[in-house]
Amino acid sequence: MVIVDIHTHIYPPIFVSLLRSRTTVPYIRTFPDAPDSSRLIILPGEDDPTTPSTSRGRPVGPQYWDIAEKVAFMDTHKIDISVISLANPWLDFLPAEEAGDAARQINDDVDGLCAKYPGRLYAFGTLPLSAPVETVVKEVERLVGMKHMRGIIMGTSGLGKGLDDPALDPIYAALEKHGQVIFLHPHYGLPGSVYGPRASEYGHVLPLALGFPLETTIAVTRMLLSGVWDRFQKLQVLIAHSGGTLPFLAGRIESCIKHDGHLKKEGKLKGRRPVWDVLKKNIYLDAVIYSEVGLKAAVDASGSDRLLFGTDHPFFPPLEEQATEWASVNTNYQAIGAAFGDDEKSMHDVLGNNAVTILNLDGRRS
Ligand code: 5CU
Repeated sequence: MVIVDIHTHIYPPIFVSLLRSRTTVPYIRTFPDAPDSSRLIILPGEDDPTTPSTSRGRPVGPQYWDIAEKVAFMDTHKIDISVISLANPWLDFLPAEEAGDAARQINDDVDGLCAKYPGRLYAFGTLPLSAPVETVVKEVERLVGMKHMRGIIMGTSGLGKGLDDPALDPIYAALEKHGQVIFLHPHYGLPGSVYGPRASEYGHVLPLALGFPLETTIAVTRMLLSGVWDRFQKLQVLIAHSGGTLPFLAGRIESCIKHDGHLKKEGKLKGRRPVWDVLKKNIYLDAVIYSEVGLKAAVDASGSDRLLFGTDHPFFPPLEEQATEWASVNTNYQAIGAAFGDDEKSMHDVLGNNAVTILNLDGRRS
C-alpha cells in the first residue's frame, strides 16, 4: 500500500525572505510582546491592530519552510510520497513586473527540494498570475519540462477577476494541452462583514471552516456558469477541502441553472454540460474534510477513483506542544477508514493509488 499526500504546503526559503521583508499582508514578523515567536499573517482581516499582536496570524516555524521537517512529518504519519505546493496567497500580491521572475525562482527551488528526496517528493508549480497572460503560459510550458512538477496550484482570483474570466482561456488551453492538473485552493474567504461584529472573538474558525469552502464553491460555480468545461472538456481540476461544499450543493446548483429564465433567453442552457457530468469527468477532490459524512458526499459526487488523501500540513498542527502525531491527520485517516469500511480497494485508491495514477508518480506515462 502506498500513501500519497497531495495537499501539503511549503513556503520555500526564498518566499519566506520575501514575506519577512514586507509590512503589509502577507508578511512574517515578530511583535514586541512576543519577540521570540515569528507570526505569519496571510489572511485578509487577520491583521487587525486593535487585537493583541499574539492573536494575529499564526506562529510560524521551520515546518513551514524546512523540507527536512516535511519529510520527518511524512515519516511520522506513514506518508510515502508528498506532492508539495506553495501555500496561499502564492504570488497573487506581487506587482506584474516581479511575478514572472519570482515564479521561476520558486518553481526551480521547489523542484530542487524534491530532488533531495528521490521518489518521495513531487510538486504543483506556482504561476505568476499578476503578470501578463503570455508570461503565465510560458511558465506553464516550462513546468511541463521539470522533473518533479505534476500540475499547478492556484487560488480563486485568477488574473484578478476570478476563474470565469475569459482572459484565462490561453492558460486553461495550455494546461489542458499538457495534461496538467490545476490544484484549486481558497485564500480570500468571504467579505469580513458576513462574520459579524464578534468575529475577532472566534479565532480563525469562521474564515477557515466556512469562508474557505464557500469561496471555493463560488469560484467553481462561476467556472461552470461561464462554460469553462464546455470549452476545455479535458481540463482537470483538483479541488481543495473535498470541493468546498460542491458535492453537497451540486444538485441545487444544477437545478438553479436549469430554472433560470435569463440563461434560457440567452441560449446558455443549450449544449451545456450538467454539473454532475463535470464532477465525474473533470473534478478530483481531496479527502481533507475530517468526516465520514463529507467523504461519502465526495464519493457520491465524483467517485472513489477521483478522491485523493491529503493533510494540509503545516496548517492545523496539534495545539498540545508535546504531541508528535497530528490529530488533524489522524482524523482524516479515521474518516477514510470509516467511509470505506471493508472496501479495502477503494480505501487504498484514495490513500495513494489514485494519486499515483492521476499524477503519474510512477513515471508510467511519458
Ligand atoms: O490556517 C490557515 O490559515 C490555513 C491557510 O491559510 N491555508 C491553508 O491551506 N490551510 C490553513
